[in-house]
Amino acid sequence: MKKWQGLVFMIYAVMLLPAVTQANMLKNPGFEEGQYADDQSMPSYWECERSGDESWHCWKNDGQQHSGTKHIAVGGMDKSTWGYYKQNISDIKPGQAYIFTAWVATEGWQPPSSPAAYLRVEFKDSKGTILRTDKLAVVTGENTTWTYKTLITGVAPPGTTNADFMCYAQGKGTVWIDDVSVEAQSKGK
Ligand SMILES: [Ca+2]
Repeated sequence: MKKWQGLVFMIYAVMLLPAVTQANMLKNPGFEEGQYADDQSMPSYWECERSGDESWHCWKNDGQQHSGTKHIAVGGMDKSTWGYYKQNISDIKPGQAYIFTAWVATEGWQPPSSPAAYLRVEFKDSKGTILRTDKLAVVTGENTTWTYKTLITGVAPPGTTNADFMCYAQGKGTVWIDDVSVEAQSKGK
């Protein structure tokens, strides 16, 4: 390669860089923000739902995080109970695919039928009707170390205006999650 060609290539690469670096659309993706009092506190911008009183959710400050000082844990007291954290993103566009990633680990995890822990996306219209659900099973092992998982959704269906991005688990034990991210997939990738 001639010198000037190398220079042109470098300038071109620098110009392209911002275009391929997508922003994380989730707020508080590492679960560090919020008024932390105990495991039942809620991290800012996230919602949690669970089945029955026996199941539980946790926002953890126990030194087991992937990064920072906190992470979330979902799961239940027995194999029929479930819980999830979710965050709604309001500027989801029809025809656009999204990349949903998370770091995931387990502690004493016993799913009812493998696997029952998911990254899940519910594409919704302006009335809140679920138009399609995409999901990726993330862990089955009883005690797994932090692992990086990636869900690439299909393109959002016509009529989509928003979507819930969910960290879901049904089973006995705990699935830990930290450092989640949602990005619009670059066209042509
Ligand atoms: Ca964290």
